[in-house]
Amino acid sequence: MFTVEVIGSHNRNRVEAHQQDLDHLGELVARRGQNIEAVVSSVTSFECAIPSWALGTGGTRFGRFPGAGEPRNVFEKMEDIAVIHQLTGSASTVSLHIPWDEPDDPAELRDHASALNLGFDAVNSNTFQDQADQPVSFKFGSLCHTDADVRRFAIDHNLHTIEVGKTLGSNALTVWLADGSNFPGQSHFRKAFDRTLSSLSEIYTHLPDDWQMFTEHKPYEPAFYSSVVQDWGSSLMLAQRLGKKAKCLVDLGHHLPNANVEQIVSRLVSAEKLGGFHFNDSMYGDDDLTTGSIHPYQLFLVFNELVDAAHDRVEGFEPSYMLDQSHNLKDPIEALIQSIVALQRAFAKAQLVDREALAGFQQSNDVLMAEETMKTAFETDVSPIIREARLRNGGALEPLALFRESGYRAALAAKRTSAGEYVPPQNL
Ligand code: PSV
Ligand code: MN
Repeated sequence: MFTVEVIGSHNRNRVEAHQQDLDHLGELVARRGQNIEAVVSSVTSFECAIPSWALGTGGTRFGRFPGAGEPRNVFEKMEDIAVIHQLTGSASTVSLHIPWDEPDDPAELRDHASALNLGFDAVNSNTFQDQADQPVSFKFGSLCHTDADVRRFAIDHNLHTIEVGKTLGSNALTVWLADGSNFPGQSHFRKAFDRTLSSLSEIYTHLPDDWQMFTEHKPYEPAFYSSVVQDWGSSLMLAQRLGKKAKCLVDLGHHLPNANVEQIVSRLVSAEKLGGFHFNDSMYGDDDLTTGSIHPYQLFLVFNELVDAAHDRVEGFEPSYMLDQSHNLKDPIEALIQSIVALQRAFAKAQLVDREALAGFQQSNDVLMAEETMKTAFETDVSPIIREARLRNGGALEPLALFRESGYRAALAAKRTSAGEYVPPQNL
């Protein structure tokens, strides 16, 4: 962990230059008739949950290249997340994957996290692989399975995940619906969907009153011919049939190439069914790369829809923000810090869109000026706003620089020796 003194002394050396940059940006924004303080204060309140499965080096099905000082258990993962939160000031929650990161004693994990100033966001169930000694197999599906005993087992796993989440203080269950088929004829589309809905209905009845259930769609992988919940349309059907507490989760990597993800987000907002996000970035498929690393304009456009929905006070609009990444090459702590900053950047820029002017250009069909309005916001360097938000949250002005200068990773490598070596989840 970083002490307040270390972060304070890092900031003291930089705060004067930062203040000048902030003042300069404040003047620029004011000339456009906007108020920088409003943007700073909403970025300061922005939070995004860190996935428990992203702290160790991931891998591909061709191999894994472990990094030094990886966390060896879920308690050490909490310590790494606490560092990300300390340095960014905006990552105070964890999204836990069960059973990958299931603690023997959930109350002990909750207390450990809380001593590190961390809480829990949605818990994720896993019925996409068989665990050791499992009495039934998910080889041909889980919640959609043709065999009632397998469905029973998958439902019970989700109920167990809710129980763990209750002890942790979580308030949502994310169900990634990985079931599908590899060959035409293998599965009856309609019946497989109906069985999924009926399994989810049973899980839904066990949700505590103040909980939500997020259905996560994905077009392919692990199934390569059809997935039962392949897109946002099927996810929306589920959420609408299940009830008010069910909403859709958008993982940015779970769309076919060239899908207009921001428009999907907007449709789910209209349906009052946008539950949350798994942020990441991708070039080809579900690549799980650092958020904002490949398509920063798309990320900005997604946030533009979110800011617009908040601006219009859309009923029931309160999405959960979570990351879902796999770090094969980068230091996971550094990549997660980068990701939080990328989200804040997109959020801040989206707030700089002149919505009144945009509405006017849309009304008069001034295509060029409408697009320019978006570009003006996107091209503004909002770094001083993000730094100011970090400062107000007790974070570091330059979190990556401080992390590197501190030699933190080397210290972890010395401390976390091979006993209880890190076992990576098989990321999908
Ligand atoms: C599946 O690709 C997914 O996006 C789901 O959210 C899983 O829980 C997670 O990745 C596991 O890596
Ligand atoms: Mn996901």
